[in-house]
Amino acid sequence: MVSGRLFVRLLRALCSSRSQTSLEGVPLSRGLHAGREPRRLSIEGNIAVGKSTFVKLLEKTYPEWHVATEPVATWQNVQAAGTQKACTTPNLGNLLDLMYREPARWSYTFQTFSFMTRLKVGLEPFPEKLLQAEKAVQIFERSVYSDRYIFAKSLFENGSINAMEWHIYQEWHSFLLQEFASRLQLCGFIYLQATPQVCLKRLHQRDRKEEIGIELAYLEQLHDQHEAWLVHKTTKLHSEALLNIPVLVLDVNDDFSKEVTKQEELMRKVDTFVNGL
Ligand code: UDP
Ligand code: D5M
Ligand code: MG
Repeated sequence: MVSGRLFVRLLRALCSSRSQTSLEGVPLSRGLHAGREPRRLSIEGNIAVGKSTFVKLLEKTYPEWHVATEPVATWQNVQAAGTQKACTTPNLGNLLDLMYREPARWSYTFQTFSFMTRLKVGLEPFPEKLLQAEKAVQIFERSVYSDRYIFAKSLFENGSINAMEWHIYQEWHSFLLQEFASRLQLCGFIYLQATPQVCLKRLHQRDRKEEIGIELAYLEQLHDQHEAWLVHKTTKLHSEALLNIPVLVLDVNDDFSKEVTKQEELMRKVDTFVNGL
């Protein structure tokens, strides 16, 4: 028999362990003290808005933070694994290029691979410097959430992903997010906001060959998805809790790539945001 006092203590312990559960109700655990879990944030924003540039600025300002860049190079050069002959890893091609050339054929395939590569990045063990840090912060360039609520949703709405693919995508996406919830948990989004026109100008300036055919209309569509998800909060999400993750919106219409004053202003805002999480 459990005594009354012991029962109350057990209940208290259960409640406090629940308060450390993840978004989808799965307990947090990576062998770390909960208070020392790194704060994980994702940098979101339209194509070519300046995420990679911003992430480099974060790395320079906060060398103790850990930054995970978007695995674009992996998408541009897909390698076959598990082939019969040892030492041969045939190059299967450039999936990013295939998607832009033939969206109806490759957009769903792209989602399976972008999700998988982002998942792998998100599940990697915390680097040593984060485990040692007093206030550890991990930064991701985009997330499995932008995959779905920005790209897959847009590609479905513009007909590049059909109704069957969209249904199947949402099924496995929701299921896997639930399964891995505790290890993928984010505590903030930083949304880099600029007009689609500014993004198009930067896209042309960067001159990534796969993106040459991207038109303003696509950037406008992606812009509207970002605004609906992160600003107006009107996007229907798979999980209520995702809605409650704090969002810092940074206006990056003015060039920040070389402007020190602008960079300092942005870093001050990041500092206040992250310290408040
Ligand atoms: N860029 C710029 N001014 C800015 C931010 C970025 O001119 O304030 C340029 C950057 O040098 C690059 C292009 O815009 O040539 C796209 O930037 P980035 O690759 O960082 O964008 P992302 O696609 O990662 O958001
Ligand atoms: O994004 C890198 C490039 O990859 C850009 O052309 C958008 C594309 N991208 C990224 N994720 C997705 C998904 N999930 N679907 C389709 N296209 C995607 P950049 O903004 O340049 O860093
Ligand atoms: Mg980038």
